[in-house]
Amino acid sequence: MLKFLAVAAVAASTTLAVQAFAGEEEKSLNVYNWSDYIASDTISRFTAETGIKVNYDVYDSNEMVEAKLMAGNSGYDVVFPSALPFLANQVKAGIYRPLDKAKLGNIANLEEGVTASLNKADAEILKFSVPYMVAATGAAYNKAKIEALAPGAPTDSWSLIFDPEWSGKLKDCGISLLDDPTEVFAAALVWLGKDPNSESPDDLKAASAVIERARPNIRYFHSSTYINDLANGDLCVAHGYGGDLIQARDRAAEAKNGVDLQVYLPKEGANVVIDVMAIPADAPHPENAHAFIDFMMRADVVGPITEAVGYANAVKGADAYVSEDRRTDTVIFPSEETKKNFFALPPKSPGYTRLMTREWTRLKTNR
Ligand code: SPD
Repeated sequence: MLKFLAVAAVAASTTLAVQAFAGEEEKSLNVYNWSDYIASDTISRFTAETGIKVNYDVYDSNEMVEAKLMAGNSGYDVVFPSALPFLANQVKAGIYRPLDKAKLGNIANLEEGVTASLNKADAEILKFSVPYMVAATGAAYNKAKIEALAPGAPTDSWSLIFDPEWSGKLKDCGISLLDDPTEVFAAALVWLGKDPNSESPDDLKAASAVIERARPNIRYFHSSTYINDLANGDLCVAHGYGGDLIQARDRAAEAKNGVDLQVYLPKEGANVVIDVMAIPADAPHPENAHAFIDFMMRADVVGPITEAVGYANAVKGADAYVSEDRRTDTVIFPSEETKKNFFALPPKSPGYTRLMTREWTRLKTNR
């Protein structure tokens, strides 16, 4: 009997030791975020508060994070995909870990309007993620160059890019398009007056023809280099993510280089995206990942991020940490009138997505 009790005691203590080991993650966290998407001191503040050291990598397209997560063993603990169409699609492949809401006390800080819109789009989204930033995609132009090269150009419209009458005049001073097929096809469709969520192959052909006509006037497709190129006066017009365009404008102003950049959300309509924070299913440090996501839902953390990057966040009370200039910026906080033309892009059918990807490759390689 005594021998049995001793064996049982050893077994019990071993179990406890294993549990304690499993509960104690090393003080490390691997974050994969969009470039230019946090404040300069966000990570150091998190480390100072928690002792968790962060390895921080960046990407500039949803496709990049998708490829890493689908391949498995990415090593990442927190990623920031766009909810639509990306995360909504990806959850079906089982690549995310459901969030443990008990570990996310700051979830109560989230704006109900933002969570309700995610929930309405797809009830799975909030099981696996929480909102980070809300942004519309638009364009920016160099005011002096447009006035000199294309006086009278419609500087409130996608025409600046898609109408060869205007893009032809601006070709030599440089036009860039996002390297983001979802965004580019949607912008071309909405410019044509078509539904950006159309799955009609004829509409896709029409959008493709628009991009093809503009193609000779496009200097490059890229989703982050346009920030510095615009700021330095090396590009005339860029299709870009709202906050990134604002950062370009800020950089030019800081450099006092005489480059006056105007950022706008085209009158025909703009895609509005909610980027979210999620934990990959095979994340090595899920406890630390929850701690980080909880930290990022604090007003005093995300408010300064909005100030730094020019994107609206989803946390109540964060405005107290945002300057008047930012709070009155109509690209970050658009008017109700502008919002009427906003659209979102839920997942498309696999068949349509394949067609779109094929067209995109053809257009980019100019075949
Ligand atoms: N530099 C931050 C960029 C954020 C982009 N958000 C996603 C848009 C996807 N269409």
